[in-house]
Amino acid sequence: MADLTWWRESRFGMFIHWGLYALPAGQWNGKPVSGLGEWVLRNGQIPLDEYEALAGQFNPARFDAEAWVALAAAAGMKYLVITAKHHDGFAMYHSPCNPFNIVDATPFGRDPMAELAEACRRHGLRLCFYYSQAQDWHAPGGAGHWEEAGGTPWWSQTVEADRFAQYLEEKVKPQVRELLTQYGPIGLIWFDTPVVISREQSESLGDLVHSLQPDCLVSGRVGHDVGDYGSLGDNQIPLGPVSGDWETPATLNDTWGYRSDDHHWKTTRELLHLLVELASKGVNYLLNVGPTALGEIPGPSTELLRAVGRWMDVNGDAIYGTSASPFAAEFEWGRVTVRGDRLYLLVTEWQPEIEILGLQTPVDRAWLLAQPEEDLLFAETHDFGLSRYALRLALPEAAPDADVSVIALQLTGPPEIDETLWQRADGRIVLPGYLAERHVGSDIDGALAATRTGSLSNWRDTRDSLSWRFGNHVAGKYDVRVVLCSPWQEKPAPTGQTVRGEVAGQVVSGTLDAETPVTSPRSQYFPEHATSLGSVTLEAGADQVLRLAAVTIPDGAPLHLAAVELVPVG
Ligand code: FHN
Repeated sequence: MADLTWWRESRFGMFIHWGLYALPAGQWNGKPVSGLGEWVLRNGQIPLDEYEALAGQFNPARFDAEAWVALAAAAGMKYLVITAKHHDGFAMYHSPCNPFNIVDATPFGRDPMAELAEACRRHGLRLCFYYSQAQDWHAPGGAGHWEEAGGTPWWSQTVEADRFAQYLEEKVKPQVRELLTQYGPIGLIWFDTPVVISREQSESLGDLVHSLQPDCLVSGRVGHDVGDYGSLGDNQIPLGPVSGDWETPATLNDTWGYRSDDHHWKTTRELLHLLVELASKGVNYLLNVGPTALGEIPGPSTELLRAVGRWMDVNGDAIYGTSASPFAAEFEWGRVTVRGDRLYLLVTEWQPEIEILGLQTPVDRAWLLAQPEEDLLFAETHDFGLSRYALRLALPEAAPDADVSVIALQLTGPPEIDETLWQRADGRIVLPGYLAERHVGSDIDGALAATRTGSLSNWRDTRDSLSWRFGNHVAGKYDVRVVLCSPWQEKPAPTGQTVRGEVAGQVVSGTLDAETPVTSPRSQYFPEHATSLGSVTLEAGADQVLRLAAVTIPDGAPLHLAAVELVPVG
């Protein structure tokens, strides 16, 4: 078993999508090609010989390995994953086994990976390679080979098994061997889009990597879950803490490879919120840059990464080597990470006082990472009637950081948490799908199992139902809302199901729709929508129960549930 210690401690890495596709930069024949920059060959239906001819023009004279690695280091990133070969089949390193590579086919003639390996050594970053093992639109036998596939979309296309096996033996394995023997120690190989690969083939690639460099990790996208760690969807944020080792690859704008017309840059604030959101779920953040054909990382990417780095210089302790929040639920003021006896409160919504419910371990000391000399005042209370532990922290008027300020809490021991789902200080009661008790009446295998990202997906049988226990300290009227989350990028979850909620002897019901979007860092790429079922009136209590049943589930429209929320009315 490969040792994941460095990877777990790193938490933050740089992804680099760089290849011939940086030349057309999302255009062909003067017209924008829809989709991702690195997909221009397929999406633009470019004849292979015309795409190959791009190599003759590729001369990234401004490429400076030192500048790229110094930027990653300044951003606080600890590893760097660069496309050694993407789906277009072009090797961005010197590949003696295949002439379609940057040294043999371009006027540039240098090997950027050799230069990056040197620079990574100087800066103490781990160099890692992205390698598209199954899709290769250029090599015969590769999945999606442009001419063989005849323009069919990649997901529907098949490759003859023996042609694919031959491609694996003749191109993939020799190239993986080159990558692991030409550049010194490599942190990991980031395989991607396994599509047609068999389990045996995925395993044999993993074995090859480990036989050449036993400490080199293999990404989950090698296929069939045989990697050393898991990869979530592109830009995907789980709803709750994930168990095991996971990473989310993510974009700074909306594309990976350089696209001259993609100016949809996230803000520093959004990036920091994504970083803390992922760290609080126990997920590594692999953040992408797409350098130009001249070899430069675009200016907006550089500025954003430098800003993230300034934050990391002060607050990195709350990210590196930490684990997911030990609390069952999320707090309205921000997110939590933990390392040993120390909790980090990453405050995104600054306020005069914040409340942490459920922490049973006493606090020794509290301070802001930005002002380590000064102690923060706090009070710990335990309401025996409601059995509710509350820690209140008084905060200075001004936030030390406009985006995310970090409070460290030194505890007297490892955090012990009461897992009751308590009403939050903002009054909302959030009942996440992954914390529901499941009542399975159907005979569907794995019915209502929480997905790795925390949603309760594919609820398709009305014999199944859910319930949650929760506590509320404020009596009053609450709107009951069901939040659906989409398992797909940029497409809402199916709607039209009728559900029935029951709490404190009151029943609410309604048909779910996609009319009210929920906006959060999480829902930018995987949309979420809330539907109100009506309101209920609750007394205060520590042992409330909400039950959720599905009355009708139309064919083809299973429920993908994020949470049920009770929101104070008035
Ligand atoms: O198809 C690729 C895409 O071009 C890009 O490399 C991303 C990065 O995670 N991976 C695939 C899609 O998931």
